[in-house]
Amino acid sequence: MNPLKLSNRKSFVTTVIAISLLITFPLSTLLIREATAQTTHEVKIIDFAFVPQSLTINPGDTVMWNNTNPVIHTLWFVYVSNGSTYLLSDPIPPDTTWTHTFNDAVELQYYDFDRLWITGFITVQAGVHDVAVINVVPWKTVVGQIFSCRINVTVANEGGFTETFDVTLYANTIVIGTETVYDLLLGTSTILIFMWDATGFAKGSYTITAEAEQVPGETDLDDNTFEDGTVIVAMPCDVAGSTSTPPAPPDGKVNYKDLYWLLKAYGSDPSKPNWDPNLDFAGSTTTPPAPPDGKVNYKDLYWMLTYYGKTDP
Ligand SMILES: [Ca+2]
Ligand SMILES: [Ca+2]
Ligand SMILES: [Ca+2]
Repeated sequence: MNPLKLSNRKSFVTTVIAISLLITFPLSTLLIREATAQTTHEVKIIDFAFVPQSLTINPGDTVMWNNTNPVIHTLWFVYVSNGSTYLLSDPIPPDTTWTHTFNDAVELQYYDFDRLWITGFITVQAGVHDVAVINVVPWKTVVGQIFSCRINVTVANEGGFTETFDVTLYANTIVIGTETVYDLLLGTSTILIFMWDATGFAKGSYTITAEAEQVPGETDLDDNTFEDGTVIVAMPCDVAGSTSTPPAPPDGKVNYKDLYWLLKAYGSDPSKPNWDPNLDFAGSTTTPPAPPDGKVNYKDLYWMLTYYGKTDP
């Protein structure tokens, strides 16, 4: 995580922009930060048996024994490997529960201490390290050379440990930015928001790819990279080459065809049926333009009028 101080700083700026956007966006539900805890499994003690009798869990999982029998049970856990004692539970009176969290990878057999014919198995499987990028969603298909495009990247922790790692976003092979995911709990996912400023990018088609860095001990690297489709970088406000649907690609002119699409989306935000993120050029009429603000309004019309009649140099 070290060699990218500059882009970390950039990603901090990105985050600040993203946060300020979220204040105005009616879309904060998109920022899903699931924080589910580790799993709790239930074993019923019923009819003098453990149900289920065998359980395979991950390190950090909790098991709750629920005593539905009319007698007290006490659980005695031994290592399968050598029969020595691992743990003795508290006495579990009728209609009560006892829970234990298993942090180490271990294979155990357990018994009712007073009735050794009642037995069960707990396998705590060795955890793996595995992070993944599971989705990349650019908001635009066309972005003007002075404007920005928001890109959502969903990352997941599919392993057995809490992970901290960097995620780098690329347009072709050019780094757009890097963000750090801190303490992503196992079995959870989170969405990172990148703001790609297309200033300085040559016109053309760019493949957007997100890559999660390898975490220590990780072997499944196939899912660390996720490639989206493409985003076209065009001259500012050249969003289309036709008024037919779907619009033809940018044609190197800003004319009535582009204005047609702007007017069609005018007044919209992401909740409206006529919303078109390609026409949300900016969030200001100042130079350099502020990132898209989730509205197509007079600010975007300002930019369209500024570039209206221009042809590609
Ligand atoms: Ca992986
Ligand atoms: Ca055009
Ligand atoms: Ca706007």
